Amino acid sequence: MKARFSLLAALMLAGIAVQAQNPIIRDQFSADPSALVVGDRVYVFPSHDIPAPDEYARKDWFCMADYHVFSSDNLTDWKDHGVIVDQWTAPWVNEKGYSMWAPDCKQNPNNGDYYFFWPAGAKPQPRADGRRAMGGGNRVGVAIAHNPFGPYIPQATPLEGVGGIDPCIFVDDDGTAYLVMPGITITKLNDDWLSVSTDPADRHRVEEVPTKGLVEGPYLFKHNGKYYMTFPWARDVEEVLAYCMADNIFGPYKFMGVFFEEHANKCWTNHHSIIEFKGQTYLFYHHNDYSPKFDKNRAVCADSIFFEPDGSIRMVKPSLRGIGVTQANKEIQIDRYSEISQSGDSIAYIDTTNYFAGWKTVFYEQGAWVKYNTVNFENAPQRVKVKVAAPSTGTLEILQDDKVISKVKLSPKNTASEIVADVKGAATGVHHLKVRLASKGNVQVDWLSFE
Ligand code: FUB
Repeated sequence: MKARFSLLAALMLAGIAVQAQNPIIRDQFSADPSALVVGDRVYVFPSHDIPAPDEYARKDWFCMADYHVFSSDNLTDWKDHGVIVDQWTAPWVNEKGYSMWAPDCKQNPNNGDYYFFWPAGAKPQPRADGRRAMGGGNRVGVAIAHNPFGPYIPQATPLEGVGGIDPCIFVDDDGTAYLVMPGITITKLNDDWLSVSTDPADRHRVEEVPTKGLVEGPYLFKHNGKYYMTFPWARDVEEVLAYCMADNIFGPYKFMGVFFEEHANKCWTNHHSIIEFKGQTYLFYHHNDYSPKFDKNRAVCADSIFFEPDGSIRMVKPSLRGIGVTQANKEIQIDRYSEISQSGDSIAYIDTTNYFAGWKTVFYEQGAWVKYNTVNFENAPQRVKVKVAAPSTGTLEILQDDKVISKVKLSPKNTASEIVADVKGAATGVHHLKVRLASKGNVQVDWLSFE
C-alpha cells in the first residue's frame, strides 16, 4: 500500500492543475477543507479519503493516510502541491491507522512559519509488563514549513495534554493563537505553538452549542469584530452547519442557528472553513459528489457566504457552479450550472464505473436550458466547440446573457464528439452563458469552449 501511495505522491509533486467548479478537486477524494489566505493565493488543506486497502478492516468507515495541499489565485484553477504529511513518515502516528482526519493550518506571526495541525491515531503504546500494546488514541500533531505548500517537518511527538479530532487554530488580531477542539473548547496556544497553556484562565468551554446531537469540526473566525464559532451538527442524522456568535473570544456566545442544511443525498458529514478573499467571504465544505453510494469518500466544494446587516450569516445554498470566474477558452462544464430550466433537462454521470469522469447535461425537451454564470471572454470569440452526443439532427443555441451568439447544428452521433460552430456578435468581458435546445431529441452535452 505504502508503495502505491508514494507513487501517487510523486506524480502529485509534479504540481497538477485542476480546473474547477464544484467540486473544486476533481481527480481524487477530498474532505474537511481548511482554507488559508496567503497573499493573493488561497491554500486548501483537506483530508484525503481513499478506498480502504486490504490491511484496513473497516471497509464502511473513513480511511485516510495522508494530506495534500492545493492552491489557487483565481478560485478556479487549483494546483495540487502533493503530499505534505503521511501516516508512514510522521513519527508518532500509527502507520496502519488510516485515521488522518480533519486538519488545519495557520501562519505563526511569531516566526512567519506555517503550522499544520492534524489529528490521527497514535502508535500503540507499549506496556511495561509486556502485555499486548494498547491503542494510542487520537492525538493532534504539528508539522512546520517555511512555505504554505511545504515541505512540512512533523514534530516527533503530538501535542502534550491534547486528545481528540478536528483541531482548529484561531489567530486573534493581537497575534494570540488558540486551539479550538470539539466539545467545544478554546485553549490558548503558547508562543511556540507546540504546546497549550495549562492555566485554567486560558481555557473556555463554549456551553451554548446544542447538547442533543453530535457537534464536531469547530471553525472559529472573526468578521467585523465579532467571533463566529461555526460547527457541523448532527441535528437529526446528517450534519448541518450551525454557529454561535460572541463579542469576546471566551464568550458569552449566543446560539444563532443553522446556516447550511443537510445535504440532499444524505452525506452524513459536512466539515468546513471560512475565509475572506479579495473582499468576499467563502465557505469551503464537502459533499460526496464522486461517491454517491458511499458517503465516506467525499469531495471539497466552495460557495460564497453573505452576511445580513445584523451580522448573522445568510443561509448558504450549496451550488454546482461554485466560485471563481471561468475563462471562455477553457472547457466549460455546463453541468455545473447556475440555473436550470424547470423541466426538459437533467444532469447525469458520464461513466458510472468512474465517477471522476464527471457529468453531462442531458437535454430531452425543446426549449430546455441551463445557465452558467460568470464566464470571462477575454477576446470576442469566433467559434464555439461543443462536445456533444445527439441521436438525430437538431440545433443547440448558445446565448451570451440573453443574446443568441451561435446555433450549433447537431448531426446524429451516439458517442460524444466535438462539433465546431461559428459565433457571431459575442462581446468581450464577463458574461453569463446559456445553452438551450432549440429542437427535439436526447442531446447530451459534456462541455463547450470558445475559440
Ligand atoms: O473526515 C473524518 C471526519 O469526518 C472529520 O474529522 C469530521 O469532522 C467529519 O468530517
